[in-house]
Amino acid sequence: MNFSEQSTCLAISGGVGGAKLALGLSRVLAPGQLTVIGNTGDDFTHLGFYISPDLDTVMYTLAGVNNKDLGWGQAGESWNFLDAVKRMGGETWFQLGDRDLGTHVVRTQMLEAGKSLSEVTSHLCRQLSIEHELVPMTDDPVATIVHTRSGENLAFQHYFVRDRCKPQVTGFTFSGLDVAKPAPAFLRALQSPSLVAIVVCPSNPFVSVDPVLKIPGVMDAIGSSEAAVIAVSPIVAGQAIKGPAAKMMAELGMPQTALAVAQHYVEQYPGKMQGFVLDEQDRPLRDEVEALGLSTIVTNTVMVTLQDRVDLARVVLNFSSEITSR
Ligand code: FO1
Repeated sequence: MNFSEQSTCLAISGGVGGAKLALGLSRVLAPGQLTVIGNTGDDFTHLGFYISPDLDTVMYTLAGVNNKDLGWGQAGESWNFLDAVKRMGGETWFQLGDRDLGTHVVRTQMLEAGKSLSEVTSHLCRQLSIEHELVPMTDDPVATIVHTRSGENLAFQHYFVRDRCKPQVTGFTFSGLDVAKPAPAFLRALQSPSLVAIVVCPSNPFVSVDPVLKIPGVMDAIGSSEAAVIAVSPIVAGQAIKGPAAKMMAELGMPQTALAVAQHYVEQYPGKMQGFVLDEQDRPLRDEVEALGLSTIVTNTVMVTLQDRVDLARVVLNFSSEITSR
C-alpha cells in the first residue's frame, strides 16, 4: 500500500454500509491514523433513552460485537426488556435489545450528567477496547426530518423504522444544523496537516452523508485541506446494498444510479470532491462520472467478507495517495 504511515484518514459514515468500510480501514490503518465521523441526524430519545443508531452501528462493528443478521444492535441479543415494555403496554416499534440497552442507559446518564456526546462516545469505545477514534459529527442536537408526499413531516426513526420507509419522500431537512458546530475532534482531524484522505463511505447520501457535510464550517475546513475527498458509491447496479437510498432517489425524481450519486455530490459540494469509487458492475458509467470532473476507479465495492472490507479500504487509500500526489 502506498498510503504512508505518517498520513491520516477521516471516514464519514452512516450505519451498516459505512461501518463495513470503517472496519476495513481500521484493519489497515494504525489507531492514530483513522478518525471515523458518525452521522447523528438519526439520533432520538426513545423510552427516555438517548439513542444514536449510526454511532452504535459503527462502534459495535469496530468492536466486533455487531448483530450481523439485524444490521443494528449487538450480537447474541436477548429481548427481555422489550418483552417487559410490551407487557406493560409501552411502545415496542423500535426494538431495544437487552445488551444494546446497556449502551443507551450509560450514554443517557452521562449526557444528563453534562458530558458531551463526543466524551460519551470516547468512553463507550474505550469500554469496548476500540483503539481507533469514533467521533459524532456534532455535539449539538441535529434531527433529520423526512418530508413526505402526503405533506406530513416525519422524524427520521418514525419514517425509517415505524413506517418502514413506506412514505414517499419529497426532501429532507436537518433541524438544528444551521447552528450546529462540528465536534472538536472532527474539526481537529479535518485541520490536521497529515490528513490525506477524506473517505465518504458507501452510506445514504441524503440522510447519512449530507447532514455531516452540511454542518457549518465543515466544507470550509475541507476546502482548506490538502486531502483528497473520495466517495464510494452506495448504489451498485441501480440498487442500494442496504436501506432506502435507491427508493429515495426514485421518489426524488433522480435516476437510481451511481452516476446520480456522483452528480448529487458534485452539485451539493462544487469543487470539493476529487474521487469516486464505482463497483465493477457499474464500469460502463465510468466515463460519465469522469466527465463530472471526478477521478474514478472501478473495483469490487460489495463487501461480503472481512477481506472485501480490507481490500476496498486499501484501494480507497491508495487512490487518495495517488490523487494528492498529482
Ligand atoms: N432498525 C429497524 O429497522 N428496526 C428497529 O427496531 C431498530 C432498532 C434499533 C435499535 C438501536 C439502534 O442503534 C438501531 C436500531 N435500528 C433499528 C436501526 C436504525 O434505526 C437505522 O438502521 C439507522 O438509523 C439508519 O442508519
